[in-house]
Amino acid sequence: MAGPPQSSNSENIESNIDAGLATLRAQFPARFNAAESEPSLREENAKLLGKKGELTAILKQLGAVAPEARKAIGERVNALKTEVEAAFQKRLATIEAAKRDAELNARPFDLTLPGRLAAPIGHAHPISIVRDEIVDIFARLGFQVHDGPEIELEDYNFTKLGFPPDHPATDMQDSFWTTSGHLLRTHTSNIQVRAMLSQKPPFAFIAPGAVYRRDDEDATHLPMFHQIEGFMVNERVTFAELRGVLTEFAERLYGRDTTIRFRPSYFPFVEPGAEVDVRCVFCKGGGCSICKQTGWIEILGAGMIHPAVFEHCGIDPEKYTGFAFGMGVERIAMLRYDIPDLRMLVENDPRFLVQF
Ligand code: FA5
Repeated sequence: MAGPPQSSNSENIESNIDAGLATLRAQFPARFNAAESEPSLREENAKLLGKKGELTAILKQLGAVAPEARKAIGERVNALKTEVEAAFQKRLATIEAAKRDAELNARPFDLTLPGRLAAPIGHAHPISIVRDEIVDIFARLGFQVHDGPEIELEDYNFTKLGFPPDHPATDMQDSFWTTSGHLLRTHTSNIQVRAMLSQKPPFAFIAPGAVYRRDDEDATHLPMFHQIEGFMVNERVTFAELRGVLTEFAERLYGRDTTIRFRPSYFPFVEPGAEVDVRCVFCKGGGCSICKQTGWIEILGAGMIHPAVFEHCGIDPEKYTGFAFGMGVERIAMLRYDIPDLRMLVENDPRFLVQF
């Protein structure tokens, strides 16, 4: 029996294809949405687009379509294929996002358990360690701590201490000035002035803090460093007590075999004045580049408070005497820890700091 004519056969196939396409178009969104996991989604996708997939089967029928209709129907098949592929990617993204959310929301560990590694904790900077040690020694000797500002009046930093304005002696401590006529204090001696203006003797204070100078930096100089001022005012305070306090301080800090020496020196606010050196710990007094071949390292200036300073601060110089000293914390840290260059203290290299 002869088959149906060629053209009507082709039309049958065309309508078969269109019916198949319509069925798939109606089904595939629900089929993808029903897939809850990536593997089941991929399985569903393979059923549609895989080698033996339903859309692939439809595509294979194209060969039997009359050539003049093939292009149009091919385009319809491809359009559906594109829709299916896009829907697959969209569903895949949704499934992956849901999986990530589930992982994040799941609590795979007990957040309240202590960590397995001890968290590294920091510690005080060596300058602070030494400052605290010095403050502690003087506190035990009966000194109270006095605080004061780093931005200071010229009057308190210089004038009341016997440096007249524009006097060449201020060149010893060249400072940083603000436009309003204040300056960054060049030493902690401003605290003597503040204490004497506000309190009646007897008293004994120490005052730690940062100071600033236009000094060029080198192994023993920084433009910002720390000092600790100390002063005691009472009736009949003598130089012997100054010497006793500083010797006791040096021995408590550096050990009983420490040697210190007093050298006569000039500061406008003391009379007599001295500089105090500690025997160089690097060369044991033999002379090296750090102590500039002298065998000694200067740590502080000291002396008996000048009667003019008492007068400027309203204290009767006939009744009271007192001593004062000011030491550089970095220089003391240098000797305490054998640090060859002060700049290491401010570079903040963790390999250096971790040693303290
Ligand atoms: C003074 O600053 C006086 N106010 C000290 C004083 C107080 C004398 C009371 C008498 C009575 P001097 O400029 O020498 O003095 O500094 C004191 C100490 O600070 C020095 O001995 C030194 O240890 C330290 N020092 C001075 N300049 C620097 C600097 N650029 N960098 C680090 N440390 C410094």
